[in-house]
Amino acid sequence: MKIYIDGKFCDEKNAKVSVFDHGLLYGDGVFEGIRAYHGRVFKLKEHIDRLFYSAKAILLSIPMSHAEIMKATVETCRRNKLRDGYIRLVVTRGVGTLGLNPNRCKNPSIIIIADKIQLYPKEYYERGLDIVTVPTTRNLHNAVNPAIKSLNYLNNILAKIEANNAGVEEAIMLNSEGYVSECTGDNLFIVKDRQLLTPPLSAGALYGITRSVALSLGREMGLETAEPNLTRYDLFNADECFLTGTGAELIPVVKIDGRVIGSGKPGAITRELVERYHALTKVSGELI
Ligand code: PXG
Repeated sequence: MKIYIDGKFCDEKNAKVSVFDHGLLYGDGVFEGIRAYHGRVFKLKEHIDRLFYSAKAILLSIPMSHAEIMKATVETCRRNKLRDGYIRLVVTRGVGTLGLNPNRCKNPSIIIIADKIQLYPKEYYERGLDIVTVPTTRNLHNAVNPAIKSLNYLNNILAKIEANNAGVEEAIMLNSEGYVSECTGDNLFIVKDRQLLTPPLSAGALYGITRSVALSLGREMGLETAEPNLTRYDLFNADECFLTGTGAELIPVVKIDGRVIGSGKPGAITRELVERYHALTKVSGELI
């Protein structure tokens, strides 16, 4: 595999960063997770937009333009003959000194990895997930804003461990007010009386790209869509529930905190959204 690091392609075994990189020392940096389908990079522009927004929020100036990063991403896929897979784009604050002041980091590093994707096992897509809410709450807006896709994902990792300890694959995180925010690497949706509902971004959800696609597909299907604050009660009494994310795509949820959701099987609207999502990935995206 060829990895892109700061303008050069290097072999996997030589793809290394310094132990003084503040991305490693402090989680000081931002990232994106992108998918390629059928020789096309899905929603590439939207991912690069979000990368720049995350970088702006942490005052990290990316030493490449939007267009250059798009080109480098497509080129990394080409060099690796990747037609279907996962692209990890990472921008770190760069090499500095011990001490957290980023003013010693002169050159941010840009890393692009194009690899195969590890999906949830197929049976989860067919049967649906059983998930739980966990004690670790979503980050506060006035701390590290949860809209930033930063290299510091410890909060989400803690929530994921709590889910694993409960014997399930994913965790629902609430915000500090007790409203549903999202999962550790996915946004959450419910269907209630043909309305497609997802928590507002102000509840601490990531500005998910798959979330936006699901909302627009829902509108195409004639569903009403809204982004109200949701509580666990709303989830328990939903007709259907599913998660969205670049990695997971759209995955049904059939049980939450021991409560069966709807019929206990992936719902009809969820299944139609999944089909429409797959159809879209076939025909749209930046050609590799
Ligand atoms: N919430 C969080 C906290 C995320 O990190 C999403 C929602 C879904 O957003 P998108 O834009 O992908 O629809 C994410 C995205 C991984 C991985 O390696 C994580 C994500 C995406 C791809 C891979 O676990 N998170």
